[in-house]
Amino acid sequence: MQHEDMLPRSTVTQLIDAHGTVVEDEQYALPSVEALLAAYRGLVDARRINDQASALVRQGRLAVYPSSHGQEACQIGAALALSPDDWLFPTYRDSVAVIARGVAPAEAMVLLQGGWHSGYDVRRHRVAPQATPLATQLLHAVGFAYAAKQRGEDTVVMALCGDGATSEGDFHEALNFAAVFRVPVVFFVQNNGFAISVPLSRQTAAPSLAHKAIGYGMPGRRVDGNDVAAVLAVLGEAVALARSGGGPSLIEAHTYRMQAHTNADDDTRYRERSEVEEWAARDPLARLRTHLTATGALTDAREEEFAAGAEEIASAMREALAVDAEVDPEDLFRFVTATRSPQLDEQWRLLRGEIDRTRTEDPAQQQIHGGSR
Ligand SMILES: Cc1ncc(C[n+]2csc(CCOP(=O)(O)OP(=O)(O)O)c2C)c(N)n1
Repeated sequence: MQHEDMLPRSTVTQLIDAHGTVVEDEQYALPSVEALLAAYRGLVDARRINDQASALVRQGRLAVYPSSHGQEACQIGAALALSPDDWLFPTYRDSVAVIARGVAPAEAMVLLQGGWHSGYDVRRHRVAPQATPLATQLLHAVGFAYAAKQRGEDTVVMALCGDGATSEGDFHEALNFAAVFRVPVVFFVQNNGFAISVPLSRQTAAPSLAHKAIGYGMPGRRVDGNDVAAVLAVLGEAVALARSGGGPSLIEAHTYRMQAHTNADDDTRYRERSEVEEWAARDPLARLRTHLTATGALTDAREEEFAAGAEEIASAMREALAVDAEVDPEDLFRFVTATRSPQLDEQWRLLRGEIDRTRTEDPAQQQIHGGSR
């Protein structure tokens, strides 16, 4: 690829605008009606999952939920752009993408419930555990994809991260290695404007995050992250490039985190409501619904069918999470190293003593501290 082709275009790629109108593009074609209907169904499920999970936090059933409300087109686009044999390396905010890859919602929520490090079978679903330490999953993704390439497999790996994560050293190392060794990875950055309270302007002085790509020697692309049609087209191109041996790409989606970072954050302290409202008018679901309704592809009957499917998912989530997670505090010390060190033994002894003391003083704590897995 010529170096000038690695640079992102001056405009952000969009195929369906905020009003649901199709935008002609010389490079990217609008996905088929079937693909758009499947994506719309995914968006409906995604919104319902986000709302249900946020409600479960308020009810004390989940410890925390980093919502992707507003980012659903990125979540569904990422999942649908991959083939079944490909791999996804997600973050804490990507539960919806994980579920869209086939993981049961209740299993995807185990981490956020505080039950276990990851509740799903990573190999069966080809989805790595959701990473909380920023950008670490990018290195894992590159190493994994490099191994697949060495074995002669045609697996593509999609590595997700946020705008804040691009300031981590791990981001640099992952992109550099991936480009040097032409590793089949698609780096998909969901630029939602904030890293908790830190705005993008304090994260980078680059013209855009996608412009960083040329510094590593890979193509950089910018896409409207609230337009699932464009996300599918741009990610589809990057996945095809990686699969054909063309190496990695860096895709930056322009989107917005509509809710607070998590339930532990108060976003009114660092952003104006008017900004949130501006982004509400660019909603990913509304524009696709308008487009598909206008073309006649989305009928009332279909809409009802999709809504009923999303309700079923939400009710399965409620049912599964109505049961307390059985936690064994000793798990904190298991699997850290193959053989437990005397220091860890000592720490466990101290914790056990603390737990026993609490249990004697407050019998209500017995249930929490007495469980075993
Ligand atoms: C290595 C590391 N440093 C700091 C944190 C604390 N932290 C958690 S989320 C977050 C903001 C990340 O923002 P961004 O990458 O834009 O993703 P978003 O949460 O917006 O999806 C920070 C600083 C962390 N998890 N890992």
